[in-house]
Amino acid sequence: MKNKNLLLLAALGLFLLPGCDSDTTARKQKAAEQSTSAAQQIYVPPGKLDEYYAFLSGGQSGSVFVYGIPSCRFIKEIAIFEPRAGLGYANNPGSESYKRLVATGPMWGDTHHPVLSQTDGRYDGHWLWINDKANDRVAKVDLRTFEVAEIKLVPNIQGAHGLAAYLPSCKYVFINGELETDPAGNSTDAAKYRSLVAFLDAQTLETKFQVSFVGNADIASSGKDGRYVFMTMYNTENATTSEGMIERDRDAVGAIDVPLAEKALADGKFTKVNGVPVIESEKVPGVLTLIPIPKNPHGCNVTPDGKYILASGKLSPTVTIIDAHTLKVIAEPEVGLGPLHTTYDGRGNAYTSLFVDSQIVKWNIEKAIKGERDYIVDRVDVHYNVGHTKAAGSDTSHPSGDWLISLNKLSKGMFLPVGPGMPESQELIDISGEKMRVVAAFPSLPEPHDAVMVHRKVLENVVVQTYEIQPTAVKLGEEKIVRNGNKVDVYMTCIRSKFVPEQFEVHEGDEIHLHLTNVETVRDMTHGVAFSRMGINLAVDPGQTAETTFVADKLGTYWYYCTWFCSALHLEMRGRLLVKPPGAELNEYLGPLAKADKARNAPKKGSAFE
Ligand code: RUQ
Ligand code: CUA
Ligand code: CA
Repeated sequence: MKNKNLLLLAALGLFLLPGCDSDTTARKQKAAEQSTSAAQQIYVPPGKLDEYYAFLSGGQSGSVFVYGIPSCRFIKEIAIFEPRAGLGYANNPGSESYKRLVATGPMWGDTHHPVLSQTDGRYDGHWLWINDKANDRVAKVDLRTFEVAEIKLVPNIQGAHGLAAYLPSCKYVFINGELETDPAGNSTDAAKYRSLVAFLDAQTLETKFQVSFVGNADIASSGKDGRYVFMTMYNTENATTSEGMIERDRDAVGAIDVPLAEKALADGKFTKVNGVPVIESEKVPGVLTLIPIPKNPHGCNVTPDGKYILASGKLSPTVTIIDAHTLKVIAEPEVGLGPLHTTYDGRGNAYTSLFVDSQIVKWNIEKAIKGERDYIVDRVDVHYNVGHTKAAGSDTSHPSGDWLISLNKLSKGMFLPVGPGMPESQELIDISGEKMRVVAAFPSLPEPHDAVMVHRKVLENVVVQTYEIQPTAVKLGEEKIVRNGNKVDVYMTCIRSKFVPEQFEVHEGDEIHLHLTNVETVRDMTHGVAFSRMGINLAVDPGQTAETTFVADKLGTYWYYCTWFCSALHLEMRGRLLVKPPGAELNEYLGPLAKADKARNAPKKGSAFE
């Protein structure tokens, strides 16, 4: 009996194995073909440009990462809340960027939500806004230079989280205070806790007014017609423990009526808290409408046509569809476990990230509203535990429906192991067809919460090639040293491959104000200047003038040298700061082509270089 069975198994095995083999071969072949075609889709040959810019929030890097799509090539880090010596940003006391940053908080940040400016429902390529959740700041980046143009602290809130532009005008950006506190700031009494949504002038980032209420405000999205802005609220319990925050089965989407808030402001129906007008929702009926939805919701996203607001259930497997005008819940389709964020292709489909299922689910909005059973169109596995997801142009009125980024919280074994801490993982998904197709995965630093993609055409005539010469620029041939007591202004230029002056002298304890202009007119000819052991490093792009202030507090010779490899004479591009004892006689700088310089540098009689 036993033997018989073994024989049978052996026979089955013999019979089955070849079948298995050819099956595996076919599958392997299909997989190989698929990777080849995916590779072709994302292959952008060296020297060719990508189609899209993707701006990923840098999370705890305090920055914004710029990638090219579809190649997934990393192009730039826009340092915002953290200094970057290599970019000459914010690490030099006395520089504008340093002053602006330290005036608003610490020199680090936690960026979450990059937002692009729009005109007529399309990205206009002017501004990118981003929040710092940890220190309650909002910054504005100028897309001509990819540099920070403004940073402001938002008063009265904690946990500056959801950020969006008020549409269609973009006259405000609004930021949600996720972490409840007493707005006046002094009380520890939880019964006084409220949350606030702050409306900031989109240009100056001054807080114009705030709306306060009991509960919290997580993710933000704007209606398209200038009436409501929306937020999800997961802590309507106003609890202070995680258990308390999940007590209710339903929390809410909040809708703020912006024109009504503006009217209340004009009518004086507010109290000033720390100089900011705060409208208490209880005192202005209609200014805040709460729409109950299940349970600890997270993302909310208005559809491109402005008809609906979709809010993700997070602890409920549903997405709630709310009419963005009547504020009525009209459907609550089930989509999968842990829905967090939804994005759109402009063809009536929603793509929802499922954190627990590690999937993106594509579903048809109208079918779900009509209760048709086949509203789920497709599901695709992502790796792993996706948070945000964003399709190109999804928050405009005209999504392009071609690419989608899945921003995954865990990368597990996706990349070479680099110790216990792993990078985050993003995946690029082709959504142009009926079925989604994951075509690439690429790592980045922790953690890109959210992303926006803009077509390169939008920025084509926006991004500048070289800086316009500023009024404060130092002109070639007009370099000079100006002493005023112990303050020394050094007006310096640099051009391949020389700093002018190449030497200057100060007394120990003098305060040096360096004004350095890169007088190159050629694009991409960046120079840098690092002062050895003085803690100074600046980068200066062509046409740019950088400034910094430092104290020469040690006697001796300190070389300053170029930090960007710029020419065959890059290493020779250096000069000396000579710090002499107080009272010592100083040689005055005699101008760029001073005879003394020439004589000193002339080869000595009999030297090997004669
Ligand atoms: S959050 S994973 Cu900061 Cu945008 Cu949703
Ligand atoms: Cu200038 Cu290297
Ligand atoms: Ca809750």
